[in-house]
Amino acid sequence: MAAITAPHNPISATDFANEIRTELKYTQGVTPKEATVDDVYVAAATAVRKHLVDSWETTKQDMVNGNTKAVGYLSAEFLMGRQLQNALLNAGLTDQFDAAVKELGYDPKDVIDAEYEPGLGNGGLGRLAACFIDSLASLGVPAFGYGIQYQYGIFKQKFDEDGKQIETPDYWLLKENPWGHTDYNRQVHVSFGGKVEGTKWVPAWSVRAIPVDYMVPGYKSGRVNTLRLWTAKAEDELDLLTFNKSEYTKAVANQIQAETITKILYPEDSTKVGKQLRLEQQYFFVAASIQDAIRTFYPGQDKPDLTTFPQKICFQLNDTHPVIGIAELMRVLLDDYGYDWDTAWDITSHTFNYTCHTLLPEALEQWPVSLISELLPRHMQIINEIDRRFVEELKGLTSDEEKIDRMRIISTDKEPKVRMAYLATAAGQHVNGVAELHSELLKDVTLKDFSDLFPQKFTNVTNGVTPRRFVKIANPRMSDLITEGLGTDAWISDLEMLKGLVPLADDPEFVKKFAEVKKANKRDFAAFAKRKYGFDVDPNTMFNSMIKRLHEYKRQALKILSVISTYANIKSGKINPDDLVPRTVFFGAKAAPGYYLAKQTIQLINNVSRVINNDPAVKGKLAVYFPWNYNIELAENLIPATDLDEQISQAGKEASGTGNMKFALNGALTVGTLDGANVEIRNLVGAENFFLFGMNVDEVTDLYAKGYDTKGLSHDYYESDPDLKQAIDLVADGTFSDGDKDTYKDLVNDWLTKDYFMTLADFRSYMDIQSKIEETYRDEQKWARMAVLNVANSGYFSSDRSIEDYLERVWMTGPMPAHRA
Ligand code: 26Y
Repeated sequence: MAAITAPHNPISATDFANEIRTELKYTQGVTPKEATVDDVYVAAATAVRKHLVDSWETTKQDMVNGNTKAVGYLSAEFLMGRQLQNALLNAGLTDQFDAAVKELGYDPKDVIDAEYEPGLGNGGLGRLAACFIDSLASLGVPAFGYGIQYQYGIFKQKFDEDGKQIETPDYWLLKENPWGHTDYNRQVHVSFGGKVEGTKWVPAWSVRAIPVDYMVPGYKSGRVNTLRLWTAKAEDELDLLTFNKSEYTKAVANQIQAETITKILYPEDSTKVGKQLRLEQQYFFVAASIQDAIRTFYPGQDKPDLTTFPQKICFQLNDTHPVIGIAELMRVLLDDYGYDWDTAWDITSHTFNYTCHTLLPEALEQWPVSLISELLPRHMQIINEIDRRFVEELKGLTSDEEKIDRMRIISTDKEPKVRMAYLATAAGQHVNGVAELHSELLKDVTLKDFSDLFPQKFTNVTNGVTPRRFVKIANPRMSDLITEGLGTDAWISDLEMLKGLVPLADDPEFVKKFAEVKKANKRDFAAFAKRKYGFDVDPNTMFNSMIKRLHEYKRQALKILSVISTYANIKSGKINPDDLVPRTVFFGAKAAPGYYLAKQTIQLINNVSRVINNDPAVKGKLAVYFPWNYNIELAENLIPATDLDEQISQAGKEASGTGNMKFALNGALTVGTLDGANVEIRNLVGAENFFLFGMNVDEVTDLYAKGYDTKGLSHDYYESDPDLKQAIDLVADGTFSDGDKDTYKDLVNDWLTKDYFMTLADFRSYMDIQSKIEETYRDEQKWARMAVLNVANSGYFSSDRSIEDYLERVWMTGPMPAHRA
């Protein structure tokens, strides 16, 4: 066997402290005395990076010189989270860092905290990309992450005194970023606009794409992959002629236009935002990445043999956002390298695979033909030809004209559009959904016509999360206990080993220790919440969390209505507060800035929190907290402290969910519907260890067929359930808006007339499961045992397993041979 870099770095803490001192001196230019905690953070980060450089170099060389096909993960979002702890773990320097920083007179926690979290993603899809590149590196698979270095990430969220969401810009580069290396010497050019003369593209303008490279260290693999994020710069920074005429603003116009491309992340998810700039972003990063892959794998070759390209690299399309890359690779092969159509198509269609992350039809991107024609005229020509040939192919497979029409890549309506999901499905080798149920629904509903004719393309890869960040680093106490229980820490890279904890669920000693870990985590979180938000959280209550983007389909409304109902029943005397399990409910959620009902829901939650937390009648029994600006850091702190996790989306709407996996792996129990990966979690942890409620997909479908949302059937549920009626009436009558009856009127009106996601229809079932939850929670030992079984049986949800599935079902490649040290 070849050598694998040891997890523990042999360097001593004193030596590491000296390395930090060296960086303080030579990189930061400060003495240890002058240094601030920010300086120490940058110095430590720079020092760790240096420990990874050799592996980075060999990984790059082995990737180019070896014969293992690489993976290019194309994603408009990488929601990485803070880097320092992860880099330390994978460099085997965690202990040395703690000791070294103390030696320098700092608290390691403060140094970790000095890092500003980059928010280059919206939610699940972006975080999944980050987990996947971690697993790719940890498994030793040669891979690039390709994306965009946005100057502004997802907005920072605050609440005003009315409880409304306020968005402020997230200029994350305000502080020094020691992780990204801007490589001006490896820039490429990306063109836009203009016209086509015959088939020759004469673009109107172009920009420089400059790579910013991040190391992606594997855990115990000895490999360090690359995340390459592109930033846009003008070809000519300044127009001197204009500048000399004193027209300063005009002189930098080019610069502004170019830099706008990578200025900001679109803060929408799952809704249609048809913006030209977004298409520019998408084309910009895939065009740069394709050029980059060619020059990487055919270094110094003017006339490379690109028929071997699919053996060098395959591109994974993370949702429809990078799908324009299909037309771009065709263009490059046809126009830049002179291949004929069939050869170009053969190469292209063996290079791409597509992952779909949604079931909401409105979230499948469609670009107006007029827009593509203007921005990328040659690509539109190519897409037209792909569409024409695809129709010909379909004619050979079916005589159903309507079906052919439905399947066309370019829609035939008045304002024709390019359906990016169809382009990806037609051109790619494989299409996958992100959980079993989701993949089934893709085949049966969303992409049914395609799966009928091309069944071999469709597969499932259930999502996963990295156990390094979300267990080992986020939950050190539980990790130590697991290691103690299993007698090894090998589970960190082989998460199915958690199964070994199953027998320990019947060991009262172990279960007790497990419960103590949770309690300690809750105390930690209470301290964190005090420090960061000024909240007075009672760690002796049940911690009940709902953290995810704010969306109607995820149904934060259902949760808050249930809280209101409990509150109202305590106030009216229907519930004796002493019969209740004391509970603290946590929400974390950002709403897309233009998503009106989501923003109303945020305002409502904040005001319910204000009213309840200030009412002595429920003190110690019920509290609601809504820490603002939900991000990875908050997730890492709250998840290990949570007892009960909410996964209550309407069945058939959440493609997978990944928060659900993080919670189960940290010993929280789930209350949830049969949706997304909940289904698989429940199957694995056992139905008796999961709180199921609500309608399933078939029942939802039936209720739509009865006209639930079109005939106002929700009103019947409101009328027939006094608890529900009371809760909604309290929202309507101004109890949570200082008496103002207008504040939530649109929200209330939506519930009573439409309620598309069937919150009201599932309310009773949701309330009923609460009594079972409370009864279970009262038996501490029983709850803790169930929690242990959740952890023990959730090893499947490691993103290492997801990547192994992709290797086998989609990419047809594997790890590189380990390098010799
Ligand atoms: C282009 C723009 C409108 C857009 C931006 C972001 C569209 C979608 C998104 C993000 C979607 C997303 O995060 N989807 C989530 O992906 C997770 C990972 O697969 C799933 O677990 C989750 O169910 C799904 O909602």
